[in-house]
Amino acid sequence: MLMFLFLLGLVPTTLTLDNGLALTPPMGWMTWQRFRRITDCEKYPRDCISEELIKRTADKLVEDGYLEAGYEYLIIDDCWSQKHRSSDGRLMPDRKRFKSGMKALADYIHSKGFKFGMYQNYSNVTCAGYPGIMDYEDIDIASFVEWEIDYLKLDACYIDPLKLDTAYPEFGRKLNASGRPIVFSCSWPAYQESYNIKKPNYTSIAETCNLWRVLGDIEDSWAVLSNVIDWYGHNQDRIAPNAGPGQWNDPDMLVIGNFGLSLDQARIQMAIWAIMAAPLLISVDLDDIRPEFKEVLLNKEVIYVNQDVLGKQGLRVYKNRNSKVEIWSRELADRSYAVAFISKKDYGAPYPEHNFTFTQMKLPEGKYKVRDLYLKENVPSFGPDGTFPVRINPTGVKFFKFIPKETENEVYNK
Ligand SMILES: *[C@@H]1O[C@H](CO)[C@@H](O)[C@H](O)[C@H]1NC(C)=O
Ligand SMILES: *[C@@H]1O[C@H](CO)[C@@H](O)[C@H](O)[C@H]1NC(C)=O
Ligand SMILES: *[C@@H]1O[C@H](CO)[C@@H](O)[C@H](O)[C@H]1NC(C)=O
Ligand SMILES: *[C@@H]1O[C@H](CO)[C@@H](O)[C@H](O)[C@H]1NC(C)=O
Ligand SMILES: CC(=O)N[C@H]1CO[C@H](CO)[C@@H](O)[C@@H]1O
Repeated sequence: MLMFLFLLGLVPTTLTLDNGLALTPPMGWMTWQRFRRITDCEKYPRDCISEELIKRTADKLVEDGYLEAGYEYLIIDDCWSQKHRSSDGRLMPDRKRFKSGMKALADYIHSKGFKFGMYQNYSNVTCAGYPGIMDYEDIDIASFVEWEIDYLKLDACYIDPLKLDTAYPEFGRKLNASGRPIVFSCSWPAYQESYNIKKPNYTSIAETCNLWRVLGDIEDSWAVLSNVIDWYGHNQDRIAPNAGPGQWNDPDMLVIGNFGLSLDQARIQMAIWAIMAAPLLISVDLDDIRPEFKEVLLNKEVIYVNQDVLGKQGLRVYKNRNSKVEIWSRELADRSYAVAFISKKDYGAPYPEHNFTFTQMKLPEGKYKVRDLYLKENVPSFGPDGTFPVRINPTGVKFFKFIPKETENEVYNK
């Protein structure tokens, strides 16, 4: 497939981080959004950040088909270490909560077929007050290599955001020099964008990181999710071109399956994250998740859009201020288009259908086979006047794949 992309001239020619990793957006599970800084295992034995939580999650990811669907990174966020370094300056996992040690946990994770991710903060403390990486970069990278981690989320609480422009590239060089291929997740632009400190230098960021957080933490609510989507739409001309194989904008975790989103809103997050070529990092208690939310996370046709090898981040192509309907579209390697119609109206009933034109959908005129990615069936598509009818629930989504008829045989009858 890469050869095919080269022929089409679609592989980005700019200088970018070349560690051979994250050629499609990373998929996995991460502790933070659901489990935060819970460390009291006596009071909250099932929720505390501990090897038990990671192991039961690994087991469940396998049993329920998440690993098979592509969720392969298992990532521990903040609060895994002791509050102090050892006498020789090393980070130590909390001795009660990770009593078998990190290498043993890594072995367990790897033995189940996962890749192992960890968190650190670019400062002298982490956001939650654990020892940070600053001045200990070499020692900590040595520990990470010894523990055989495959992914590192490096945060940047409590450091001057301007310093990040030199700090991250320097750390990236050290990580590279370690010789272990490690996906490098940066929070660098998030601190510059969120506080309006400067427009981040995304060229430099893409040379250093496999993915980068562009905004502050997501929260488990429609209001926050809706703001993230707005921000992406508003800043897409500046942000979207930086994405491609090995380099992704990261709007933060999927909050699907927790407390704040309706089923329709969960489908919006999954569809828009697919269009935005965003990392798919679940953060939920897999023993509690309701089946309908699990089905959203495991929707293979939507995941297929997210993981498309062309790696081209999609765009908001239509926005109607009155109806609050938006159309988001992503071009895929097989020359089809994934198109999400979302309604941000948060009251009332579904509108009567809207009939959208090719221009509104920013779709090349032509004949298409249309597949509904949530209903998982082909739909009778265009009306007699050549428009495409869509009816959307309030804060809901319809997600389609438009497959050009002339490529259909070539692509699908192989
Ligand atoms: C971190 O650095 C700041 C100053 O840069 C200092 O005030 C603080 O005490 C340090 N914290 C730790 C845990 O070393
Ligand atoms: C280090 O960087 C070089 C040059 O970009 C790259 O070829 C190599 O794969 C990198 N190694 C690791 C371990 O990231
Ligand atoms: C951004 O980074 C690139 C690559 O490191 C560099 O060549 C360029 O000068 C930087 N741009 C600005 C405005 O600093
Ligand atoms: C949309 O088109 C259909 C025919 O395909 C028509 O019956 C319907 O009235 C149109 N709806 C609107 C809102 O124009
Ligand atoms: C912007 C960012 O990366 N914030 C991180 C800061 O620290 C917490 C943990 O303390 C992370 O989970 C956040 O994602």
